[in-house]
Amino acid sequence: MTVKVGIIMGSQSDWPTMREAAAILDELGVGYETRIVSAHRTPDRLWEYGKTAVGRGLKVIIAGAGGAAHLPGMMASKTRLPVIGVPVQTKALSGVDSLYSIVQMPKGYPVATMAIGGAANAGLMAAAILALSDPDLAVRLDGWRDALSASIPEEPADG
Ligand code: RP5
Repeated sequence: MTVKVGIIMGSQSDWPTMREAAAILDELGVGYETRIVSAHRTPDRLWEYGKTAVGRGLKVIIAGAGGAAHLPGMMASKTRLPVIGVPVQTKALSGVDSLYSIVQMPKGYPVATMAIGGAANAGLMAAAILALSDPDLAVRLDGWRDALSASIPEEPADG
């Protein structure tokens, strides 16, 4: 399967959150790769990843990080690909630190910021972007959404 989405994260400890993005892309049949790329611990890896992303055929990057979460913003500064940011929940500040670090980008370098821990929605957002130019994926995404709607009961149940 052609790799179209890069799922990157600042640490191994982000994977339990970020794997939800991968799971959605698996369900929708979208090719992706996963990498640990830290803005602070591996800045050269970040630079290289951003510099080569377009040329390698990636279309969207999902970037998750926690705390001083500079990875999504730095990646957005290095590539014109759409970057979807996932604030990872933290112990000290519950992920509000991650959210604020990711969402407050200066004009010119946007990051499409999800909710704290919102990796599944990041996968869906990446799929929606790709579906604009992939009719087969669009059909699969519509089907996924229909199935979700159909799973919601009309009335609440006791217990
Ligand atoms: C960030 O620091 C990572 O994105 C992670 O969310 C957080 C903690 O990393 P570890 O100390 O668990 O490696 O860079």
